[in-house]
Amino acid sequence: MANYTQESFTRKLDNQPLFKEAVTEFLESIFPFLEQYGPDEEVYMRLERLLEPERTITFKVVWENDEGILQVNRGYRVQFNSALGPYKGGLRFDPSVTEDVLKFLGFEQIFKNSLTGLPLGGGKGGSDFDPKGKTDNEIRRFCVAFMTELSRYIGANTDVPAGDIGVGAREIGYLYGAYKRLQNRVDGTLTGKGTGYGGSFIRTEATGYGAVYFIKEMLAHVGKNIEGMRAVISGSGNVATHVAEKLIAEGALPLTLSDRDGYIYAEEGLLQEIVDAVKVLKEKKGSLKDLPLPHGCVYCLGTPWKAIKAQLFIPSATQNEIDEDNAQAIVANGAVLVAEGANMPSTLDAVKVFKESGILFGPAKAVNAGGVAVSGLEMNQNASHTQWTTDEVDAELRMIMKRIHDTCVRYGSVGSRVDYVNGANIGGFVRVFEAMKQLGW
Ligand code: NDP
Ligand code: 2IT
Repeated sequence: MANYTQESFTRKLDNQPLFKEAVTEFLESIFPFLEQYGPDEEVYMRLERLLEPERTITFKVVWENDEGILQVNRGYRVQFNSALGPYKGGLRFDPSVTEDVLKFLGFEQIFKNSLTGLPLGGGKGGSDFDPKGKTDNEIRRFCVAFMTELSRYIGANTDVPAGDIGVGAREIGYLYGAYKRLQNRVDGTLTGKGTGYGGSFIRTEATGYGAVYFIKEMLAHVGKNIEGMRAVISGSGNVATHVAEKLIAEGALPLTLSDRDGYIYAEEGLLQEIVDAVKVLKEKKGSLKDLPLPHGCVYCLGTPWKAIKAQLFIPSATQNEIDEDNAQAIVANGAVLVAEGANMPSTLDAVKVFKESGILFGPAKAVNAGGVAVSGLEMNQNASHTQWTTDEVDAELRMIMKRIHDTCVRYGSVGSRVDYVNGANIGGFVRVFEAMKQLGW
């Protein structure tokens, strides 16, 4: 057999550091797991194929700004793996978007989607377009130009995009509006749509709510209760605000929300009114430093990781926001549990610190799978031309998050402890790997 090692799989990826980071974390779980197959070359060759996207589409996006001057951005869609179903995953609009960013996100998405138990493949797309400082008309013209290219490659049974950083309800509306006009088809391609035109109830809230449902499962597994727990949250977008909202509903105390410049902190816990005000502010792409704050709530520059003591730490902004140094501070600051609301917010070194410290650590592909899960339910509703009630969708979401937790316990248990990184990686992997085998891939 050829000599397959973890290193032989990542050697070629030095020019794609984020994708390499995601693959490395994954292989650290998968290599020991594959030992049970013995020296079966076919297994390792299939793994090699899994690391290569089925298709990557790059396209030019030309749009007109309010001064009538043409602007150019780059658009992408990484159609990573369709073994389980249509490619499924969000679109990110942010100046930091590169093929490397989208490959790491698309790769993670494969196993996250697999964990939901729904028939969803994995993909991710986006653009280096910066929505900050753009007028509503500019955002709309960009979305139409982006979709003019992307619409040829997507479809309800091919590839179903959704939102991510910089792509929320407004952008999904413009993108879907453009798609419908270009394709003359109303088939639900794109999820996260408004509930008045084909969207599912609870999709907006699903990632944050699902993360809290998963955290509750993790705590319950070790006999702990979320009520009264203090939580540091980063980010102030879709995921972070709905994590905060659900924590309040569960009797826990979200202490912080952050953005690129700083964070707001309330020692007694942020109230729902502040969370609502943050949602309104961020819809207009405002900064937390401009938010009027009530007594007991302060604005601080920087990040909260080293400054605030809490039991729960829920990074929900972006990748690599927690390095080794931050991770050590988090452990020292009393963490009982770290749960990744964002995709890959902890560096490899940070994950190592969390694992070695013995605290509970929930990786992104399990914790934040609630968003794509309800996207899958939205596809289901669209295909059957129906709309479920809020309670029906919420009950499904809770059930799916519990099922993901069960899968992590099944594949990640070491004695009475659960290694959620191994559990999520292996649990997500086996379904995709088996499907690829049966498909003759
Ligand atoms: P939003 O655009 O709604 O919010 C992003 C938040 O993160 C904002 O507060 C933003 O700050 C902050 N942020 C973005 N980039 C940086 C950065 N480089 N440094 C510091 N802060 C930053 O995005 P979402 O809430 O949708 O996404 C957050 C994370 O969750 C991402 O990792 C995404 O991939 C992941 N995710 C999202 C899902 C969804 O359904 N939306 C599903 C699963 C995962 P500012 O306001 O200053 O821009
Ligand atoms: O990272 C993610 O899971 C998302 N941005 C949501 C993907 C989706 O298709 O709902």
